[in-house]
Amino acid sequence: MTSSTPFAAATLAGALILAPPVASARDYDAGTLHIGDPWIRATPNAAPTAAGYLTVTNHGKTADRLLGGASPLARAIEPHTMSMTGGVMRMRLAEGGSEIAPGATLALAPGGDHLMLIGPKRPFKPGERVPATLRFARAGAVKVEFVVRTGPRPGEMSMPGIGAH
Ligand SMILES: [Cu+2]
Repeated sequence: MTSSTPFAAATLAGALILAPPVASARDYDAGTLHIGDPWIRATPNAAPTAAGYLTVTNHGKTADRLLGGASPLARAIEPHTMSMTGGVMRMRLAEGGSEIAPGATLALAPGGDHLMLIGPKRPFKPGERVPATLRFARAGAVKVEFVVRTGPRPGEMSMPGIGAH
């Protein structure tokens, strides 16, 4: 072929990389667990926490638990659960982690259970990726990348001093 081929290939590769208008997260497999679409809600300046969401499907025969995780961009990652107390949704630490029963999918989504990134080192901007290591009771440590999005914001859900998630 002529010398124009490498140029054409490079142009095509560039177009493919630049094409997606919205940052999408990838999925991950860890043993019998399938982790889908990890994302974090974009945070304003000086936000003390950020909420992370994903799904975990357990294709195995034994229950596992999502215990939390770590990220170089936050002080800690905790599993949080939501509950209704006196007509107000509140979140608290999921003691012992969030269970993923055999054959079940744990769905962490806005308005419900979530991962809480405590003490973000800086604001998370839409489109950027936040590396993290999730920790499971059985599957162990699993490296993922959360994609930062604006996402839907649920109604009034609060924890004193922390704000909406
Ligand atoms: Cu929380």
